[in-house]
Amino acid sequence: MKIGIVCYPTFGGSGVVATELGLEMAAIGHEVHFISYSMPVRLDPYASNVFYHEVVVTDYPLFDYSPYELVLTSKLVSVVKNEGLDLLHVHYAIPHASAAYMARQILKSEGIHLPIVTTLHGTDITLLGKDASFEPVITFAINESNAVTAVSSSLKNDTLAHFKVNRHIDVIPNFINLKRYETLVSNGLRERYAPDGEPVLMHVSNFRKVKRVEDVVRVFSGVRSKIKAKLLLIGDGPDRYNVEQMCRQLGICGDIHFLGKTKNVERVLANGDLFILPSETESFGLAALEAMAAGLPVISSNSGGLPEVNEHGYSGYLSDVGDVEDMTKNALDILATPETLDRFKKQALQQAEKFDLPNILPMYLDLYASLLKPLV
Ligand code: GMT
Repeated sequence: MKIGIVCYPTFGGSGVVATELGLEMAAIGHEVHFISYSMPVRLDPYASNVFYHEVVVTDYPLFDYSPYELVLTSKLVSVVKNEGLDLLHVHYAIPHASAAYMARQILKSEGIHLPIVTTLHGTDITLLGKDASFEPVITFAINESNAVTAVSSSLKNDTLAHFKVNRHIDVIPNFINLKRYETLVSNGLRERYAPDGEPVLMHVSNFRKVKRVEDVVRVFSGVRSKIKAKLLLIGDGPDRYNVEQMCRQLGICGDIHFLGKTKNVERVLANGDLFILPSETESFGLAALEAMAAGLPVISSNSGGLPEVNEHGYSGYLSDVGDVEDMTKNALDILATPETLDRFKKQALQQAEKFDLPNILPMYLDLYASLLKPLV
């Protein structure tokens, strides 16, 4: 198959899932063409069967706002025609699904058939979708796609609840490639930041409000008041300043380290004991799954798709959004003895196995195949 993938190139989960999926498709022999406005952060452009096409928007003084969606549409038409793509898989509804629809119409006028798969990732539905200025476009683009997938049942239900969607949505959860985690070796972070063998708590996000990183610090502060521990914060974003200020106010800066953004999150996670994800909303929570794959139990909120990923009392614990007290108690329960921690670590890994690549990739392959059946 020749597959086109349209995604955001940033550290966000949708771009990560799109990139990992494309790389895995390429690894099993499909030709994969990534189309984005810059190189996706996790993309290896030199991998076999992988191609990258950049969408370059030129600024004209006439425009106050450059029409990115139109440039993307033209690029899609050009790549589909010149590379002979069989289908287009777009990640994130705005503006990718609507640009793909427009490209499909242009190609149709030239006698070219192009099936479109749209994958909904969360914020396109739970945040942007509730904005009246996007709603009609999202509804239309979802209804017009040839196939639509959502990364959790929770996201599928949210989509059906908020939009006048009259079509089937497949649930295909996020995945991880556990093989990559098996060969992990320590990169020395644990020894550097927890030299006395203290448990290492971790959080990975883009530090947006929705992630409630301040709750991570509150939970850590509660844990720290009972036992020695360290907190490693990975990622960066708008809330970092508030979080730093909070560490200072609580007087625990010495035990908290900000590591910034990383492309190789599994190498960092390999140094941790417990992961905290107290998000306001999370359609899936890929960060939690990556943590479990590295053997870290997860203390999370119970919002959105998180209960589908983190099994309460098994791979970690779920609490109501903002219930810092309960999260602290759960964290201390897991860290109570080396035996309990060890059991939860094993269970977290077992839970992650449900989302291992060999279990999820066939779902996408079957979906693609169903769209490429000859039209009768
Ligand atoms: O969570 C983010 O800030 C990034 C966001 C995105 O749109 O890239 O992630 C969403 O998609 C991920 C991959 O499917 C999911 O694992 C995240 O849960 C989801 N984020 C939210 O729902 C807030």
